[in-house]
Amino acid sequence: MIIVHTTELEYPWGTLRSTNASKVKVMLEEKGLSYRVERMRPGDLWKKPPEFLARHPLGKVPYIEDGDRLIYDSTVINEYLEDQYSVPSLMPTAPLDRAAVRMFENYCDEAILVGDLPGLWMPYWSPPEKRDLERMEKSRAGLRNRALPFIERSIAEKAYLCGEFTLADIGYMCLAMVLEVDAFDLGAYPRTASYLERLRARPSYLAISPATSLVESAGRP
Ligand SMILES: N[C@@H](CCC(=O)N[C@@H](CS)C(=O)NCC(=O)O)C(=O)O
Repeated sequence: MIIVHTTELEYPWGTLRSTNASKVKVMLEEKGLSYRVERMRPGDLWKKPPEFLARHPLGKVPYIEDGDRLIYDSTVINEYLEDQYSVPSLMPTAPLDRAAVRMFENYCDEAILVGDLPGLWMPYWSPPEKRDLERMEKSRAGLRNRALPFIERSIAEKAYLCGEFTLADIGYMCLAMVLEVDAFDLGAYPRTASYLERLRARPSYLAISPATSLVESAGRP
């Protein structure tokens, strides 16, 4: 059984999860693999005790254990899972198509998960009165200026970014998760709104949905 190390906490406004680790949970669900979620002690993600740094030298989540192997970084983990557990495949076979998947994945990581999303997501880990509303609004504006027009153009009339559901779409499920908690108005981006709804309708989304409790999303036997 694969063990996913991550941060997840329940609040009155939803179950909040590490976005990067959510990429891995969705991948495991899509692959139908058996896994268990190991949640880090609150605070350790920031304190970075030596035993944590020994497992992930950058002191981040996620990292996974697959037997005696330890693998970190959501992109590396998901590529590993694709290579090691190739059925069902979430990667096309032609080199240029594979490059297209990786470019969408890279865009999501850089422009969204590291770019504009943390400024909107991190405040939700605090009670409403302690949130930096200005920072949240700036992040929403950042998404409106950059990632949302990009998705709107890229999805066009397709169901998923590369036609079929692939590894390219998985990071965007984490965007769907955050925008659900934020009740973000996507009225100006109708194709993106439908795309994110399509992602939320996949059974794998239940593992990261803000409506799913910690108990219900602790893994799959
Ligand atoms: N490139 C890494 C980024 C991981 C990352 O930044 N994770 C966040 C949680 S979503 C984290 O651990 N933050 C704590 C820190 O940066 O010290 C990945 O894809 O796994």
